[in-house]
Amino acid sequence: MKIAIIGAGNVGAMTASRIIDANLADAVLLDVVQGLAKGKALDISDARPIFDSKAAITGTEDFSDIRGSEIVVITAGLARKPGMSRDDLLKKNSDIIKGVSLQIKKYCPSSIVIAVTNPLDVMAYLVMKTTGFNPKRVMGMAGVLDTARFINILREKNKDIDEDKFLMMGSHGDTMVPVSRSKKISDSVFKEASERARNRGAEIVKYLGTGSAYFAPSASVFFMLKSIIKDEKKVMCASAYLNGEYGEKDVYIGVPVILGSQGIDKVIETELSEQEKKAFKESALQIHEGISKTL
Ligand code: A3D
Repeated sequence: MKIAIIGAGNVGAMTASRIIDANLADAVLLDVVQGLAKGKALDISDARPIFDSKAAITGTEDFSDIRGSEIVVITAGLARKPGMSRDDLLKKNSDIIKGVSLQIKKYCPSSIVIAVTNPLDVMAYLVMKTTGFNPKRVMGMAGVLDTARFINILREKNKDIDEDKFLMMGSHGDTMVPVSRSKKISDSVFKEASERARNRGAEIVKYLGTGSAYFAPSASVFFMLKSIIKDEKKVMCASAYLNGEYGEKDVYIGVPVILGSQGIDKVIETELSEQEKKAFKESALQIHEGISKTL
């Protein structure tokens, strides 16, 4: 199994490192910056004896080297800077994503693609449109991260919360939709934790000064890759194409899915309250607007 990672910045390189350290698959790391992917790939490969990994990693600037990859992770693009919203990135990153998608179509026509670049849901849609791939094979990583952040914050309040009863759905942005089916937390704890989870990315960006989060984001990509490669069919939130589910059409948005070796096995339609339905609709509307600006 060969995985291509496009973009050897913080998220791309850390994802590659997690793949190789865990001996999950071979990887090729690609970046437009001369030498960047080659240098990082060498560094990652040197840790293999420590982790007893036999997985191979190479770095490149040449898209033809991704040929034969069964899964492609796209982290190419700009990261948010302090004070910059995810939507500010829209124009710059959509041009990059369109170009990268054409290369994926050319060299990896049967691959499964995981988009990470922001604004996530719009970029996942652009990948699907530009490659022309079956939407089941194109998805965005955000829900795994946003749900993990939500649960991590809730754990501070209650160590034994029922973690499987929480989800972050909707857009990876200011309109994400927190969902709880737990009776173990109060409304006020739920609201406060939702708000903190929604702002977690910005909180991290503010501390860092340059760049944005990458430890938990790369862990989230790794979790998705493992479910695909080992056909675990795990249930998780991901940005998926909706064709009528949740009353939405022709949009990518965060929903619970089953993820296996063929990509998105199924979009799970969980029952939503009236308030959650309204929030989800608003979130989808915002993504539709983003999509219309890029086409
Ligand atoms: P960064 O460390 O800047 O890495 C991006 C890399 O992409 C750089 O090394 C660039 O040289 C490279 N690049 C730019 N254009 C191309 C191209 N055409 N082909 C190949 N490589 C290219 O950023 P990062 O790794 O921190 O973040 C990458 C993206 O992921 C950004 O858009 C972030 O906003 C996004 N991100 C999303 C999440 C989600 O949860 C959805 C989390 C973290 C980061």
